[in-house]
Amino acid sequence: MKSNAIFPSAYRKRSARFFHHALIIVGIILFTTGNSTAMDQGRTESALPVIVIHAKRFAFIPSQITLEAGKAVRLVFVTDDITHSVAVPGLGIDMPIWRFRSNQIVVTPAATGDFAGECTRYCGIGHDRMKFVVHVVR
Ligand SMILES: [Cu+2]
Repeated sequence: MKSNAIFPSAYRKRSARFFHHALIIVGIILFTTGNSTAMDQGRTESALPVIVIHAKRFAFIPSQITLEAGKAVRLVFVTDDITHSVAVPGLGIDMPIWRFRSNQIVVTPAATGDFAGECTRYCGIGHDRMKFVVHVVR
């Protein structure tokens, strides 16, 4: 083959190894920058109160939270098993809950009321039971 003549086998082996190492390094960089982005957001708005909500088949824990109108809060969603999603349309929340990530959103509810939410990613036979309610009080 022509390519064999141009690139001796030792060179091809070395470049294959280099490519393999480069892929691993890119993977590590992507993984760590993903985490540091979440941490950077934590630094810039660290004064906000934080509520951690766990998602797992087939519930949010806690399944209800209470916020104060006009006050910003950081909601951190963590999945204990597979990828879920959470949507609370009345509060502009609609986000995936990825594994191994701290999935965050800062919410400042404008109006009082009870806002219904749910898991919007099919996660199994009990998916329809994954309800979440945000009570907003004055
Ligand atoms: Cu789910």
